Amino acid sequence: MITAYIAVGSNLGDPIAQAQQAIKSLESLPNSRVIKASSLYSSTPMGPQNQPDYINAVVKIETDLSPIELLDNTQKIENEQGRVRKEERWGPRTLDLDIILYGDEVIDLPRLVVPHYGMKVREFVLYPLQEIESNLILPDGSALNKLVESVDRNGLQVWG
Ligand code: PH2
Ligand code: MG
Ligand code: MG
Repeated sequence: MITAYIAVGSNLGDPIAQAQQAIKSLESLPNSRVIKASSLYSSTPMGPQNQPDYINAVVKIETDLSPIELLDNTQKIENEQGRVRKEERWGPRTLDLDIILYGDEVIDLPRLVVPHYGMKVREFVLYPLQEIESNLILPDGSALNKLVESVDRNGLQVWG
């Protein structure tokens, strides 16, 4: 089994419920199990500011799915939760599931880039990841703890 981490984001259509439902759906992924889910966090939008705040979380899974099989399954969950693919970059969405790490693999395919290209500078990925995996080293050798120190919380808060 491979350990993978999935970032969850939502800022439309009851984001708390979207995130909670997404974590439930991840628990039903084939040939996989959820090991841990972070708290839900509220975060300031990155990108266009005229959109609602986000709810973000990170989920640790173990899986026998290949990276593309995992992507197919996470996209299916996004679609089931009403994801509409629009033009606007970093625009609002009901559910975004991003595979941020898949073991130590470096993947560069047209559909899938892992580690996620933005993860090292996004507080709403780094802090929830650190909550569930404090001593992680990324495939390029960078230490999660150091990355967290280098990135401002930018209003990120545990929700609730
Ligand atoms: N996702 C985006 C764009 N902007 N901002 C926050 N705070 N959280 C997100 O998950 C997010 C975002 C597109 O994937
Ligand atoms: Mg994203
Ligand atoms: Mg995405």
